Amino acid sequence: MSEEIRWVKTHCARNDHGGCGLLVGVKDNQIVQIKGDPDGYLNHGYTCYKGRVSADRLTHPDRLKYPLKRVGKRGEGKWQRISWNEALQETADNLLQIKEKYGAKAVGFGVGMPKGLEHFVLIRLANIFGSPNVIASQDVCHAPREITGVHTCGFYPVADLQNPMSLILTWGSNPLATNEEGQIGSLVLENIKKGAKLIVVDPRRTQLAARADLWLQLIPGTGPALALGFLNVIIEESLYDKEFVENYTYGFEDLAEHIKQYSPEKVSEITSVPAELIRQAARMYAEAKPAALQWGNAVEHSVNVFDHTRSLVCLMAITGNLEVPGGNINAHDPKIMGLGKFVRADLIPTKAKEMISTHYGIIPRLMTVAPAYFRKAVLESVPYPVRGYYGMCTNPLVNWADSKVTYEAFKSLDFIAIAEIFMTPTAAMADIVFPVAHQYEMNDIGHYGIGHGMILARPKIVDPPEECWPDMKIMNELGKRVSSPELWHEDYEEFLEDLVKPAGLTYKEFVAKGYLKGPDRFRLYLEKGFRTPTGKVELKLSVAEKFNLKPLPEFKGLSEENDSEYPLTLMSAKTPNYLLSSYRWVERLRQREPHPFVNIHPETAAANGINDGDKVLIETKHGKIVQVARVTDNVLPQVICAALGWWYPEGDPSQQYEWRKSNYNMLTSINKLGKEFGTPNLKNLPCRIHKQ
Ligand SMILES: Nc1nc2c(c(=O)[nH]1)N[C@H]1C(S)=C(S)[C@@H](COP(=O)(O)OP(=O)(O)OC[C@H]3O[C@@H](n4cnc5c(=O)[nH]c(N)nc54)[C@H](O)[C@@H]3O)O[C@H]1N2
Ligand SMILES: Nc1nc2c(c(=O)[nH]1)N[C@H]1C(S)=C(S)[C@@H](COP(=O)(O)OP(=O)(O)OC[C@H]3O[C@@H](n4cnc5c(=O)[nH]c(N)nc54)[C@H](O)[C@@H]3O)O[C@H]1N2
Ligand code: SF4
Ligand SMILES: [Mo]
Repeated sequence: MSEEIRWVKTHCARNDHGGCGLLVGVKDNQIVQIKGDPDGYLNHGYTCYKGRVSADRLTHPDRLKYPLKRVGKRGEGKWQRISWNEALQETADNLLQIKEKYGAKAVGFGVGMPKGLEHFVLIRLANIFGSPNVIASQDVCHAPREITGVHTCGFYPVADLQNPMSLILTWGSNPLATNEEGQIGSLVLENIKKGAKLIVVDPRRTQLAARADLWLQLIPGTGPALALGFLNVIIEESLYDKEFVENYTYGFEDLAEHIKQYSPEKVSEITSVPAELIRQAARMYAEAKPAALQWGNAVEHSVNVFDHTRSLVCLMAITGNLEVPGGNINAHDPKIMGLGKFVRADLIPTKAKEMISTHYGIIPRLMTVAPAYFRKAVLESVPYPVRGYYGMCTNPLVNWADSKVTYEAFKSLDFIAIAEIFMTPTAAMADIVFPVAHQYEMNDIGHYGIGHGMILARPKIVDPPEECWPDMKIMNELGKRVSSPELWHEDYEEFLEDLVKPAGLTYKEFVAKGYLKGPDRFRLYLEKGFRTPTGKVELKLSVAEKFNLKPLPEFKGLSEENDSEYPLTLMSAKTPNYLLSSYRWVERLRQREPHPFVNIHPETAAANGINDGDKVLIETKHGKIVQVARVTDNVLPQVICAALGWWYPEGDPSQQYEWRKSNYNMLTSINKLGKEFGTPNLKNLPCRIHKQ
């Protein structure tokens, strides 16, 4: 007899940064409905479409269901089914062989956007194996904000959406579509309904921009100049928090002198935002108490990222918005196992010296290797040879800038293992592919280690397909074969227990609670100062000379020169319907967004003879791709906004699913990188378009 629907509480995951509390309806080991949990701490009942159909990911007929070994040429799409024992042993043998020949650092351990606790088990695996090289997208995702925050004010300042504020300033952030790090868009809207004013800094008229009190439509990539313009207005007009600046900042006089050159008029020429609007927005931000600056991923997508993030932390500081409720806070973790202990950082004390990226003089505290430097190591053996790669939760061929270089690097590696749910263009280049269990099919913990002061329970709800294993289990078993078994657990679920034990909880008890949040602690600086070398917010960096960093933020121009052959400016943004390159194979998502759409202004479309729905060739100096025109005045006439993350799961497996055809990163390059984080330019690329 079939059972009644049983409702289980969990948190949404692996669709974006996750976090909405969900009620999942289960019947006969099948998920039959998903809805928002009204008690959800971050969402208060809200869900998006992607969350509601997220169980479709589990039941797709082409999902990977058993381990595979490559039998044809790399990328040719010929596979043999093998057993778990064979897959693990073959991987272990290859990794150990590389270790013996070139040293442990010749193996890169690759992760993508942090999705769950496996992210940290992978770092642990690298540490225990002895490799300092964890390859992550941190160059373009969060590390710049986190690490610049730590250098400037001693912590990563996140917008506090849980307490009332007078104003929200979103800067290159689109929470209604992306729910960045659990900053659920619905909370932004709730705050607006309660009276918070809204300023949006975005080159596109997003849903949020359309509701904003002020919308600053800048040219992509000119954000660093705009931030300096805000500092100029606030300091020149004496709108800063004098008491805070006097007592708790270092280098204000130097900053004040330095920013004189960034008048609103000059900044207006660079950004194309009217000078009066810059003045109005800067005044409004400075005068609102408190104001939360919700900065997004776009601040990280150019070689000028360090200056950009530095200016924004300076803005939060001089307006007195750091560490105040409803401002930008230091989110304290609950009592759980610390990151260093979890990943066994103690086993690799020389990591900072030995990482590939150290060779390039990157900023201290960045503990992952930028993909640009990893590929140089693979292709040129600089600073030493790297020959193996274990990757999970990532699809580098599509997601790393400069896809052609990625292809060459993956082609040249001696050994690649990839753990995936679905065959992707990157997995297609692997020697061994591991099929994984997914959200709802395993016990997991969300939001650990991302600096928002909470962890979220994601209990197992249904069984995975018989031969699909959670990533954590794969690495726990692989770990036993490539290192001392006593460094690993009998059962991988003990990782979950380890994490919550300091809170006096078992994993089961944690699940019953749903989430754990750290204590709210505001204005700790009143007693303790800031955790920087001077004990103050370092508007001017006191350690700049020692670490070869710029003491004050500046704007020296866009990294790509204007080029009359490429008269338009290319940008991108994340779509609400997909997570980066993931899930084009989920039918109900694909119906919503069947093609990669490039947004083109009506004037520009007309000038190029392009109609809505036409196929358009987009070209930069680095490559060309095809997308479908969406004619809209959401963007400026000189700007086009193309879709990210495209490949075609329905495409030819022997051609790696047409990964070149519409993939945005065929248009980007790693020729120029920001020195501090190894960040390439993902936006503001000169481009041209033609009807195809
Ligand atoms: N040009 C350009 N490039 C960008 C960006 C941009 O804005 N512009 N954004 C950048 C950013 S912010 C990031 S974070 C990176 C992200 O880069 P990635 O993390 O590589 O991105 P995803 O597309 O999420 O790739 C994840 C892969 O993980 C798989 N996956 C999903 N769940 C699981 C799981 O539980 N286990 C395993 N083993 N696999 C799973 C999916 O099927 C998918 O193929 O891309 C960056 N690249
Ligand atoms: N639905 C969905 N959700 C996601 C993701 C996804 O792919 N899809 N990805 C996840 C990941 S990995 C991340 S890191 C976060 C990112 O989350 P967000 O930071 O919110 O995402 P983005 O779309 O990269 O950029 C935000 C906004 O910046 C604007 N923008 C583009 N260029 C510029 C610029 O030069 N200056 C300014 N000021 N704005 C600019 C874009 O138009 C966009 O509206 O989202 C996560 N959530
Ligand atoms: S906004 Fe994100 S976390 Fe919330 S339901 Fe949608 S995909 Fe899930
Ligand atoms: Mo990201």
